[in-house]
Amino acid sequence: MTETLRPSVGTAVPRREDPQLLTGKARWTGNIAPPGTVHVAVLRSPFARARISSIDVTEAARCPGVVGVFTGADLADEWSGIPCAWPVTEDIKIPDHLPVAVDRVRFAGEAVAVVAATDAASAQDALGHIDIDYEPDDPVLDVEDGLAGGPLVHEQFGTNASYTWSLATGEVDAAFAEAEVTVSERYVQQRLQPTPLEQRAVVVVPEPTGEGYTLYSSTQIPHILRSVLAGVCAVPEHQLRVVAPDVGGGFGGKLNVYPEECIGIALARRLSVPVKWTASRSEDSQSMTHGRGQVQYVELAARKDGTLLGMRVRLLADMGAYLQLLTPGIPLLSAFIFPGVYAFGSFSIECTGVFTNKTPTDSYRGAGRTEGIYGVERAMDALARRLDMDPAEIRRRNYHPPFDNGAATPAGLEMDSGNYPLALDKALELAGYERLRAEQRRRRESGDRVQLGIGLCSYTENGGLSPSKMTAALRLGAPGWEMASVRMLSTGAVQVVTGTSPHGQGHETTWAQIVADRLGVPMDSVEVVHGDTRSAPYGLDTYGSRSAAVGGTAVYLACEKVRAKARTLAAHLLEAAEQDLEFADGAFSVAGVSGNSVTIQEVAGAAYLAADLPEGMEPGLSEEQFFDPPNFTYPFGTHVCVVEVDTETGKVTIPEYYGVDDCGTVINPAIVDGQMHGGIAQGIGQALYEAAEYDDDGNLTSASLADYLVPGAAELPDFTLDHTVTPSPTNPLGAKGAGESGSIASTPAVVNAVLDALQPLGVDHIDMPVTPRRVWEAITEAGAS
Ligand code: MCN
Repeated sequence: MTETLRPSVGTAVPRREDPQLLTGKARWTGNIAPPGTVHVAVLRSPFARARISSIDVTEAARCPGVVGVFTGADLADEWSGIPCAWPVTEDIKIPDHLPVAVDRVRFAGEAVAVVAATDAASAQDALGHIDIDYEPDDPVLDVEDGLAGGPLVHEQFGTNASYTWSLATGEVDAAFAEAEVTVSERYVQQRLQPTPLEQRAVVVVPEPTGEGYTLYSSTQIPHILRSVLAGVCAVPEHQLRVVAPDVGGGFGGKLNVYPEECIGIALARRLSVPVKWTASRSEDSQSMTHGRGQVQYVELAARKDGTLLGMRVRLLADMGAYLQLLTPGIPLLSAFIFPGVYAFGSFSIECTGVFTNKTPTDSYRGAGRTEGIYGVERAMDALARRLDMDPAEIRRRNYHPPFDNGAATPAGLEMDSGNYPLALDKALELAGYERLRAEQRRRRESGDRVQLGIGLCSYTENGGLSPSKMTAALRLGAPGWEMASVRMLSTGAVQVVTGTSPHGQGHETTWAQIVADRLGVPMDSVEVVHGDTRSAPYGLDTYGSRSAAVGGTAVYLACEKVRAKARTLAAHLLEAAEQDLEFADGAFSVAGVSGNSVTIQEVAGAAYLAADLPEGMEPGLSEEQFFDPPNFTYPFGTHVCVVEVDTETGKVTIPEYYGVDDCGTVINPAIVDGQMHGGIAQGIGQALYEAAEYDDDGNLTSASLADYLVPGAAELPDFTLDHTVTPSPTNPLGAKGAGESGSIASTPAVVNAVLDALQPLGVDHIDMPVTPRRVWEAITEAGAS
């Protein structure tokens, strides 16, 4: 029995999603407005920490077009609190988190009242007529101050620490005692605001029967949302249909359950009409979870030859005012990846989650892993500087040797496969490392005003979130499987129902490629259905670069079941023994017998229409598959960033950027390159431009795109990318994640490059974002000392 499957996987098929997106035919939540829709506006606290002493809505209720005005107290019986799904320790402190505050506000932007009106402008206008008396208090804005005493975000806990979680392997104190050289660094991961092109929006439509609701949301997680909202708002799960129509990006910010989704259900229930809310950009900046927000103390112990002996980390993580779905778990993702791509004997980390009077933090592309890799890769450069070693050399000396089926990390995880020296060699060659160092020397020697810096980052990440046995061990209250069903219709067309929920990643294309390969059908006969809990009832959605490795594998395995059943039926139709059949180009034929064949489409027709199926065979050709992987996948690579730093103005530009990434088997090289481009751009944004900034009163001063600088094409170089291919043994596709690698690799590569350029000037550290002003100040301070 031989099988020749069509090679569609591995080819750069154009994204089939794009024509619709580029020609204005996408279906955005913000464009959904059934007749009779009532529009909701949310009044948000102007104070970061205050008691609400009174709310008077009388005037607002009289405003033109207003249908209803509701305070937190009015709605209190509509819901329970928004849950945190990742209680990382037994004794973690989890505050109540009502969708609309009742008597206290804990961050500027927290919902305090809602208006429903016949149109959005009237709802917005009426907000100004709600009269609230606040008694403001000093806010907690800094994690270190927050732990040092003073005001409390949640008085009842008596502390601002939500939890402390630690991990230790080997004898780390002995490693530091034995070390010939140590480095001790403090890094700040500034908060970032996710900035998808499409702002958040929610529409809730009551069923005409009066039983249940359809909730449209610009979300990454329709399935998780359905389960959580059913609990929070006490709607039977089968009466809640959640639809994620086209979603214009999420970057982790739409991986959550938000007050506005609860408000939508509550008001649709109260008013029995469709209810709609759309965020303004500044509302999104204040109310969508922020990313990053860590202070890291990183120490390395090493020998004089650069061999690492141990690593010690203390991490303070800014949780913001409440724990959202995954908030406390993000630092754990940092903890496990902190040792990076290096093999050494001992490691310890202590993570403390700290409440502040700011927007809650949660996932943001690269969640936790960008922060961890940033810590280790900055520290590796600091060690190289101390030892006067080339940054490429110190990395090479400490890499795990190549492995194709398991290597234990200093943090106690088992990685799947990796070949770090190969990625480094290829990246250095691609970049022309010797050429770059020669040009750097030339500029240093001639005292050029514009200095050249070369920054490296070697990374890995635990993507492919995640095997259920791991999520359970880490106390994450969700499993890690994914599901797919693959149905061949009687005409031979194929419908794939996937539990993943793409919002820019291109699953409609890549899943169709997998099906075209496995079933030998044309790609355009494959429809991919997603993002609607009625037509795709099971799923765990899209985040953590899990979709290809977990969801793609579920599609692959469902196809294998379909082909196996089709083979049995084909043998019956051809009156041949199954083992004598060959499968090539989408047709079964009897080995050695010409002219005796049947296409898989004909087999599908027979599966539905033939009266004489083999004994015991059910009609139809439709199979379902759940896949729970045995491990994470560990994509890896090395990036080389080249910067020019104007030593008089502090301006940083990136003339060249190189990356060699390994995401195992590449399903679609064009999509993977696109994911890398987006991720690298995002990482450069963190390194050089973006920061969620608060004033001393706790107001977010970066709540508009005039103040929050997302880089555009003009700020970015051409990226020169290449790949190595080290298949993952964890799934039959051999695929690892690709969605976050760019944002993990680029941030440290850029900052390392800037510090490399400034090494002759004695600058060892600059906090992110590395703005011209900060560069100029660092140069000035180093010159004065
Ligand atoms: N792929 C592939 N070959 C591989 C791995 C992936 O061809 N070996 C393809 C996949 O089939 C998929 C895409 O690359 O089409 C990304 O796959 P994967 O790495 O599995 O990541 P996910 O689909 O799970 O996407 C999540 C990831 C995350 S966590 C964030 S955040 C993110 C990202 O993807 N947010 C994005 N990419 C984004 N892209 C866009 N446009 N918008 C976002 O909000």
